[in-house]
Order: sequence, then structure tokens, then C-alpha cells
Amino acid sequence: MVVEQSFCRFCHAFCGIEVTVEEGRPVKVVGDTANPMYEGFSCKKGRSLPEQHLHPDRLLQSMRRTDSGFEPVPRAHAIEDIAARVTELIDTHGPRSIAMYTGTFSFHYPSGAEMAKAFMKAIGSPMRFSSGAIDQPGKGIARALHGTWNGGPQPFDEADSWILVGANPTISMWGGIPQYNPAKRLREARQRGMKLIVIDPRVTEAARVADIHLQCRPGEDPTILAGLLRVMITEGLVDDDFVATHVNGFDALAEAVEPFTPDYVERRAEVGADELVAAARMFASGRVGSVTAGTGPNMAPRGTLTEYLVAAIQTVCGRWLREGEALPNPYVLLPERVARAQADPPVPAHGYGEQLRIRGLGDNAGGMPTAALAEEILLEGDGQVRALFTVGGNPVAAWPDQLVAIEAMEALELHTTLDIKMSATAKLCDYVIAPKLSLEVAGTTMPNEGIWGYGAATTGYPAPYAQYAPAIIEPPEGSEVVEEWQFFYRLAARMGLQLRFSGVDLDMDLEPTAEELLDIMMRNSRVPLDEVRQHRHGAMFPEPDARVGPPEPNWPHRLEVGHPMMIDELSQVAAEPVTQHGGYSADERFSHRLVSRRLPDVYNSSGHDIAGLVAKWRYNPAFMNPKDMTGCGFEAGTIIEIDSGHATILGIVEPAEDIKVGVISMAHGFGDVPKYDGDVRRMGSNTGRLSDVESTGDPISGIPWMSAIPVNVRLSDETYALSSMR
Ligand SMILES: Nc1nc2c(c(=O)[nH]1)N[C@H]1C(S)=C(S)[C@@H](COP(=O)(O)OP(=O)(O)OC[C@H]3O[C@@H](n4cnc5c(=O)[nH]c(N)nc54)[C@H](O)[C@@H]3O)O[C@H]1N2
Ligand SMILES: Nc1nc2c(c(=O)[nH]1)N[C@H]1C(S)=C(S)[C@@H](COP(=O)(O)OP(=O)(O)OC[C@H]3O[C@@H](n4cnc5c(=O)[nH]c(N)nc54)[C@H](O)[C@@H]3O)O[C@H]1N2
Ligand code: SF4
Ligand SMILES: [Mo]
Repeated sequence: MVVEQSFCRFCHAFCGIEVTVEEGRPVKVVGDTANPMYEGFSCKKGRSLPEQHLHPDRLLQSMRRTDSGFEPVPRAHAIEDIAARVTELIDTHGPRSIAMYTGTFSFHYPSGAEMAKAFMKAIGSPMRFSSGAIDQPGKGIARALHGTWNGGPQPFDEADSWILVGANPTISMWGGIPQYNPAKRLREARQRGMKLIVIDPRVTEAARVADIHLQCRPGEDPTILAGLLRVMITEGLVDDDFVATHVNGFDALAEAVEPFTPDYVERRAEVGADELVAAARMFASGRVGSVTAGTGPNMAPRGTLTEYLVAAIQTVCGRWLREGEALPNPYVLLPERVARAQADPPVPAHGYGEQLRIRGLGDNAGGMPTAALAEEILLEGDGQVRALFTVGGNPVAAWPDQLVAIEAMEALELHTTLDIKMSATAKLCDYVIAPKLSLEVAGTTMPNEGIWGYGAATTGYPAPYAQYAPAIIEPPEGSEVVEEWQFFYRLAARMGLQLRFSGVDLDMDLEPTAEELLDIMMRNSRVPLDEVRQHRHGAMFPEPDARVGPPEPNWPHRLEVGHPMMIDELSQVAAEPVTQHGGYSADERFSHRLVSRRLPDVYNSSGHDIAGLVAKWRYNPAFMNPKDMTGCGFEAGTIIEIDSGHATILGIVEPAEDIKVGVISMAHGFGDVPKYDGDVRRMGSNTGRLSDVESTGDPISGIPWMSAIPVNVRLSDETYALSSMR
């Protein structure tokens, strides 16, 4: 028995862990108390890594679809066939007929993502899509329109005031506050006296400890944020010096938020006028702090505008690091971050790069529009996508407008996925390549440095921390599994392609090692990777002199808070009629709004097959306020139909006092193709099916309404109820 240090890659938080290994098998995982960033924190998902690695359904062999079902295929045969078919498609239809979708688990295995990118570049296809574009694409677009403060956001550790807009970091471990043992950080911040404001239709774990919780109507975030800005501006709470020196468009912004009086916001978004004013004063009268919006408001209508207003609040309050202030993280495994007290100007947000044939969408600052990829696969004619590679993603479970996604999966001439199990998507693929799992793969925490600046405020490590973990176990005996990068390297070699990986031409006759690839990717790191390799518990690599430098002489650029496109959209919001259901959809046909959320013990569509993680629910409950349930005639466990007018799914009602009346809160990533709908008690149902990419898609990012979706609810007919009792 040995105990090895590593870091968990079940989710993107990368907690430092200790793994007990017996006879080459992982038997126990606990948080590593000697890890200086996480200090022993771990969650149930991480502690079930042994079950995940040894799961009976884990793919240990690659699979090929045949007329009579799937059969194991030697990997070399799979690669040979895929190489031949991709080559033929390129010869006949051009490189654009080949697309790549890198999902969640590309973050965890950066060599895989980098090699997949190198492969696409080598074949000359620009059709690279990722889950980021159906997550919070408005963040990148808003940043492009607003510009970026080069000095970076202020540190959470010193914050006196903080706003979370539809983000729940202590459960999601994703942004809003530094997501590395976030519950402890939040507790400490509260003890220090930091004021917390939460804007969320649910009394989230964060809202429970907030000073002010604006339990809003979903989808009204632009209204609320504009309302906050109006109070800050009219009461003179903005940072005039910062605005005068570094900001353009302030007058346009001030004028655009004028209609959003506290009374108007109350009527429209159902947050008390007095509370709104108090929240604006609480935040703006502080000195250090940030605002972050999470997936909820980003997936609701007008996600880009929401992100833009978040950035505008940061900027008019001057919540950015100034010259001479300490730089919390000058990076460790990335090249040293040199920061200046100056604005990086706005850049084009769209209208460049590869264009799709769908709704005028194309490449943009939120990434290629994944929400339109299914239609791009289905639309015949020149440029049609005919083959897809999916890497650590699950389109059938995760893409909005599920029925269109499924149709697209079925239409593909060749679909290869790299997945650890026969996911809902894998079952529709031609090939499923079996990958290694995290404890079998060397890795570093570099990806969590790389997300710095994702959104207006804090993401990424708040201190110069890094960890390297070697592969600590071998894959199970008799398995034939590869790292994702190996698959793409071998495919390229087979196709006679030359790959350029992270700026370095690879020798295509001699396969690199995993460690060599890490060395390449981190060759310009501030701290040599070899030094980080010495610290098996992870370590801090401080640079006491790292400070925000002065602006370059005569630096002409400024941040932009009055971008015409955003000001125009805000005026459209102000012009909307306010109805019983708020303003963004005057449609009174719908009684409820369905909002997104995360469940603590599963991760998107992962973990649903691990008994300890689904002991409470094997499905995604439709959480509703008990008062609302009574009004609708529902009881706990009732199977209901949730109808968005575009599609209908089943839900199992679960009473929850923390949900606002008129709101249904449900996690995504559950369910399968429609023929399994009746198994709702066993596998839940797919909320993505309710989204309508065609009529609610954002004009730039293409992301449709995936939260705050107008829906009707009713008792389901008996057949469904009965079939699910089995
Ligand atoms: N309605 C609705 N839709 C949503 C969301 C929502 O809130 N509401 N959220 C959106 C968001 S934020 C995101 S990021 C996307 C996620 O979109 P995806 O990334 O496409 O979906 P996941 O369910 O995370 O799929 C991960 C897949 O990777 C596999 N996997 C697990 N571990 C490994 C591994 O070690 N290696 C490899 N190769 N594969 C592995 C899993 O089995 C699973 O099939 O979904 C989006 N969709
Ligand atoms: N345990 C677990 N952790 C995860 C995941 C998981 O599935 N499980 N998924 C991972 C992924 S891919 C991501 S991107 C991150 C996301 O991380 P977060 O963005 O923090 O996601 P959530 O926890 O869903 O929090 C979103 C919140 O938005 C609220 N909300 C919904 N609609 C609206 C709205 O219209 N307005 C407002 N103001 N609020 C709204 C919801 O009630 C919810 O509390 O989490 C990651 N971490
Ligand atoms: S929060 Fe849980 S799943 Fe995520 S890295 Fe940490 S232990 Fe793993
Ligand atoms: Mo995500």
C-alpha cells in the first residue's frame, strides 16, 4: 500500500488529493491537508475517483458501431479506418467538412486539447467548437466590447464588498469567488466583514450567508444591473477619477440606465426597490470587490448584455488593480504575467474568421457558435459538416435544442468520440475511443492559471500556486486505453500530416512522451516545470516584487462602457412592455420560468453511474416551491410535463422552499434520447430539449435561452407515470 499525491480531475477545481494505491489500484482518496491552496478540501465526487477508475462500465477498449451493435475494436484498426475516411471526406468535400467539439474534459487534459487543435490546423479546418460557447460566451464578447483592464481584478482576500449574479461557487467550484475550497474562503471573508450581495431566483448556498439577497425573477438581470448602475451614478457613488482617466462612454451609459428606476426594477424584476438601492450603496461604498455573473444569467436571455453591465459596474466603481498594488498571481506555469495600470482597448467581437451558413453566425469572441453546429451538420450543400470528433463532451446531453442535436448526430457520416463510457452521445457514434483516466495521466494545474480574466472578475488561482502530478497508476490490466493526445497524434501520423503542437513541430516518426508534451507546453513558464515537479503536495511560488506597473507613456486607450451595440440593446430592454411575467418575454402564455442549476454530487452528465453520488436522486428533480406546487395541484414525486412551446420533457416534482414561486429549478446533463423518456425516474430528463436555437439564439454567440425559459407545467398523462414506476 502506498499513498501518492495528485490532484483531482473529476471537476475543474483540481483539489490536491492523496490517493491510497493497493496492488496498483486506487482504493481511497482524501483531500491533501499538506496542500497549501486547498488545505485538505475534497468533495464526494473526488473521493469517488476509485469507483470511477474501476467502474465496471468504464470503456477499456475502443468500440466500433456495427449493424448489430457495438463491438470492441483494436485501436490501430480504428485509427486506420478513421484516417482513411477523414482523408476521403477532405478530398471530396474539403477540410471544412471535418469539425471538432472539445467538451468539458478538454480542460482537464490540456495536451489532448492542444493536440486536437494541432490536428485541425494540420488538416486546414477552422471548424473548432467547444463547450465554452454554450456556457458563458457572453463573457468573451462583453470583454471584447468593453476592453480589459491589464492590471486585473482586485483580490477576494481583501474584498469588502462582493456581488454574485446567478453563480453559486460553493457548489459549482467555478468562479464568482476563487473556486479553491470556496466555502472556507467565503466563511473567512464574512468573518472579516465582507459584504455579500447575491442576485438569484433561488436561495442558494451563497445567498444563505448574504447580506442582501435579491431573489429576482429569472431573466431580468439586465434590468437589475442597469438599476444598480443608475443608483450608483445618480448618487455619485462612482469612482470619478478612474472614469475620467480610463473610461469612455460614461455619459451614454448614464443616459441608457436612466429608465431603470428602483420602482421600475421592482415592478419588472420583483426585487424590492429599497433593497436594490441598499445593494447599490453597499457595493459602491466599498473599496475592494468584484461582481461576477455565473451560468444562470449567462444562459438567460441577453447574456452578453448582462456580462457587459457587470463589467460596467466594475469599471465605474474603479474595481481594478492600480499602479503599485501587489499582483496576486504573476503565474507559475504560464509565462510571467506582467501587468500595467492601463486599459487594453476593445477588440472586434465578431464579423471575422470562419462564417457559418446559419443565421449569419460566425467566429466571435465567445468562440465558434456551438449552438449552431447541429444545424451546420444538417444543412446540405457546400460547406456541410460531415464528420465530427468529440473530445470529453456529450452533445446529446449538453447541447441546447436536444432533438436537433440528436438529428445531427444521426446525420453525421463519421462521428468519433473519446469518452470513458457509452454516453448518450457515444451510443450514436461510429467509434468510441477509450481514454486513460486522470490518475493514469500526468498533469499540471496550469489550466487553472489560464482561466485568469475569464469574465470581469476573479477566476483562476488567487495566489502563485501550482502542482504537478505524475501518472500514479497504470490502466487496468488488459485494457487498451490512450491519452487523448495520443489518439490525435497517431491519427495524424497515419494520415501523413505534420503537427505543430503548442508552437513546436513534432517529430512524426517518434511519438513524444506525455512528459515531453508537458515540457513543451510549459517551456516558457515563470517557474521551470522541473522545479514544480519537486513539490508533490503542490506549492506556492511567490514573487514578492510582482506589482502592477505604471501605464506605458502616452497610452491612449480606455475602457468602453457605452458601446453602441450594448446601449442599443439596453434601450430595447427599456422599451419592452412589462407584463405579469417581467419584461423580457411579453408572452403571457407561460406560467413558469425554468432555470438552470448545478447539483453538488454530479458534474454535468458525469457521475450519474456512481452509486454513492446518486444515492439521493438518480434523476434531476424539478425543484418547486411548495406553495407553487399546491397552486398547481402537484405533490412531491408527481411526474409533470414541462412544455416550452418548442418541446416537452418530463420532470419529477421536488419541494424546495428555496425556489421562488413561479420558478422551476432543474439541472442539465440528464436524460437520453426520447425513446428512454419513460425512464425518467432512473435517468432524469434533458432540459436542453426545451431550448429553441432557431428563434431564441443570440445574434452573435448563437446561444439560445437555456435558463429562464418560459414554460407551462401540467400533470403528465398516465402512461408516462406508469412506465416510470417500473
Ligand atoms: N440546458 C442546459 N444545458 C447546458 C448547461 C445548462 O446549464 N443547462 N450547461 C452548459 C455547460 S456550462 C457546459 S460546460 C456544457 C457541457 O457540455 P459537454 O462537455 O459536452 O458535456 P458533459 O456532460 O460535461 O460531457 C462530458 C463527457 O466527458 C466524458 N468524460 C468523463 N471523464 C472523462 C475523461 O477523463 N476523459 C474523456 N475523454 N472523457 C471523459 C463523460 O463521460 C461525458 O460523456 O453543457 C452545457 N449545457
Ligand atoms: N457539482 C457540480 N459542479 C459543477 C458542475 C456540475 O454540473 N456539478 N458544472 C460545472 C460547469 S460546466 C460550470 S460552467 C460551472 C457553473 O457554475 P455556476 O455558474 O456557479 O452554476 P450554478 O451553480 O448552476 O449557478 C447558477 C445560478 O444561477 C441561478 N440562475 C438561473 N437563472 C438565472 C437568471 O436568469 N438570473 C439569475 N440572476 N440567476 C439565475 C441559479 O438559480 C443558480 O443558482 O459549474 C461547474 N461545476
Ligand atoms: S471539488 Fe470535488 S470533484 Fe472538484 S476537484 Fe475538488 S474534490 Fe474533485
Ligand atoms: Mo460549463
